[in-house]
Amino acid sequence: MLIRRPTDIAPSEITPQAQYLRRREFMALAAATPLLAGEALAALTGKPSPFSTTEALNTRQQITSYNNFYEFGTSKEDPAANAQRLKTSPWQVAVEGEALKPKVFGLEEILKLAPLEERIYRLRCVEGWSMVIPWIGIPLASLLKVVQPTGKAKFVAFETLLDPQQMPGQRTRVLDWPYKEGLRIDEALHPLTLLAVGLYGEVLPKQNGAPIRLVVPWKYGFKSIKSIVRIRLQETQPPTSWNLAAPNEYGFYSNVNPAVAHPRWSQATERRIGEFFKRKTLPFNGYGEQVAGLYRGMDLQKFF
Ligand SMILES: Nc1nc2c(c(=O)[nH]1)N[C@H]1C(S)=C(S)[C@@H](COP(=O)(O)O)O[C@H]1N2
Ligand SMILES: [Mo]
Repeated sequence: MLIRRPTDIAPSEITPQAQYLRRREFMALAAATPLLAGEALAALTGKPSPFSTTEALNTRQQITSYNNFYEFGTSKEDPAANAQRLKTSPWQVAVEGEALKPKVFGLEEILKLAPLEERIYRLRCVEGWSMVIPWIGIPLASLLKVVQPTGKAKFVAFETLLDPQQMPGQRTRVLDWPYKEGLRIDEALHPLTLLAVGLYGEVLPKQNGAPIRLVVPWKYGFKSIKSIVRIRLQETQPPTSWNLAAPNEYGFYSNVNPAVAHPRWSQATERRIGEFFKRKTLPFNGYGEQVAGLYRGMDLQKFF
């Protein structure tokens, strides 16, 4: 792969100046090794991923000002206003449970596990809106493989940081804290499943789940847990925050499915942020070709 140094590339070649300056912040984080810095740059200069959609991107402004991150408040503007106090460095992620080599990773170690890729994914929120977001990250599988899951590792549980000092929303009982999510092991190891550390070529903004968050593009947005500190491999299906809060509304699987309505609203259509007319929601959010096989033979009305 051709690796170009930042100085070889005029800012105008890739992006407006203001964004380029933010990219330098990302490069500083990614510069754990010179190779990694090169790889990161290669991703940022548009190495297209076969997993990326070619649909028009939402703007950086839209992606960073209309968020769900209940640790910082329940309205869409709250995370951008309140998450800036979160201290994201140093940051560790414990990967534990049914693994031969459980390990606590520093963020910099995780960045060295695989070349950073740009993945342009649709995100479909269970509330009925969607966006197209250019994430930067590594496959979750490349982290899980390091700890060598045992034969008993059937599920993966994820937890967000628990710290009511920094996360004022955790002083209320709106959800069961820390925010918890889970995947089946084959979903977690699927190549589409991404651990994101950036978007739009920059370090992940805090309101989007800095410094590291999950992105599972064929599931409703709430499965994509933010600011992760713990990942546990286990034999049993883990409890999840939204399922605990309203089990009849939010199932464990939560695959995007226009044929299964939420008890209080249809899931057949969605509004792309920035657009007026609604779009038809696609099965598995349009990723059916890649992931439908994971659910062959399952009743998706029952396992919603
Ligand atoms: N820790 C945590 N992760 C979370 C949430 C949350 O409240 N807390 N909200 C979820 C929901 S409902 C959605 S739609 C997405 C939104 O991601 P975005 O704000 O980056 O678009 O994050 C998900 N991850
Ligand atoms: Mo959501």
